[in-house]
Amino acid sequence: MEHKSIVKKFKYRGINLKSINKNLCIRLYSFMQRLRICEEELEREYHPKDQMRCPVHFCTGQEAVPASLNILMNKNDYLFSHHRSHGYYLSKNAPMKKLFAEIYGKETGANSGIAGSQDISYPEKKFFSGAILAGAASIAVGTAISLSKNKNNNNVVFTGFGESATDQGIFWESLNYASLKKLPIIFICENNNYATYSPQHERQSGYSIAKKAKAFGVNSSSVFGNDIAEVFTTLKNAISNVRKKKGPYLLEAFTYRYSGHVGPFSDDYQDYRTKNEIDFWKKIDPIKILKNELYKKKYINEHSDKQIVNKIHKEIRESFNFAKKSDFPKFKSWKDLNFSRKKSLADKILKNIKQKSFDKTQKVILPKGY
Ligand SMILES: Cc1ncc(C[n+]2csc(CCOP(=O)(O)OP(=O)(O)O)c2C)c(N)n1
Ligand SMILES: [Mg+2]
Repeated sequence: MEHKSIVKKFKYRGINLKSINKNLCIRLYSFMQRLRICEEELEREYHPKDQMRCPVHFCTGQEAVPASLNILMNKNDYLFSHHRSHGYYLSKNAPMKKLFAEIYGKETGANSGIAGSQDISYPEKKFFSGAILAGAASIAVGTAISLSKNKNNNNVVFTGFGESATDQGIFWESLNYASLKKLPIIFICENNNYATYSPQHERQSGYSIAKKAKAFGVNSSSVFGNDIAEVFTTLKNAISNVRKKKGPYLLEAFTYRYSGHVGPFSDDYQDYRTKNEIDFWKKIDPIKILKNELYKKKYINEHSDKQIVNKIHKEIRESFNFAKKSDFPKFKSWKDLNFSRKKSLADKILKNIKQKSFDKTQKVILPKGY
């Protein structure tokens, strides 16, 4: 499977909920709605109020993987995420209000307001993220090494990333080592085709990340990542094998983000993707296809659906209030946050960089609001 051919040839046969019972369907649906509405409300509130100042990579359209993980991960499993972190953060049951406060830069945030969205962590729930592409995957392998030393546990390390993490050498080094040592780790690639504005076929030869993983001896599969039933059951089987210490696994889930790469606004003015392509993916939206089936099977109706959505809106309102009412952190200088009191190397190097080294003539195109 590759992204371009999905738009050209893919005929979706419909979701099959045979292996997922009613209660589970509703839990998965509620999680996906919670994540979607959380992202949409953050996007709505961002401008023109401009009280949130940190870059945010929204994951609207990519709800199926985090929803499945939310059900399938154990308390003692680890999760390492990339910059598009909100779905993964919530999937590990880290508190929404501390996510909001973090984005507002407040001291009550998950990391006292100084990490922001793409580097957020919540160690209490064994959740970590990081902005350096494939960086989190390599740290995840280190954690899996440490778990593998204790023969008596069956905990698993999960690492979630976009297809561009596999542009990085360290990603393949990590995969190789995980395979060599049969580590308890699951690599999850949410392939949305784009690294910022560049499609995968302009960056990589041989598109199938799942196939490349097999060359390293890693079990893998690729799935239509908007079909929650497919994502959930594939991951469930894979996790059971990894817990039995059968070595690592890689899932490539084909999906799509509706939001711009970063920030609340669409970046389609950059002309890197067509309206036709966006419309195509919106027709096979992960929430829409599950919701239709849940109504058909009478697992939910308008009344119960409304109850789910209202509960989510209440939590979001409370999270906004919590974030807005909280104080900013009280440190006086960034230097107080350094572990070392010595003058940092960056300070020394930056002193020698002259402003005129930057190209002032470079054209900057920004959408309204920035
Ligand atoms: C090592 C490194 N190089 C470049 C960047 C800049 N960068 C941030 S996000 C991004 C694209 C990421 O695409 P992908 O991994 O597919 O995830 P997506 O944003 O599509 O979810 C790039 C190139 C970075 N963060 N780290
Ligand atoms: Mg991508």
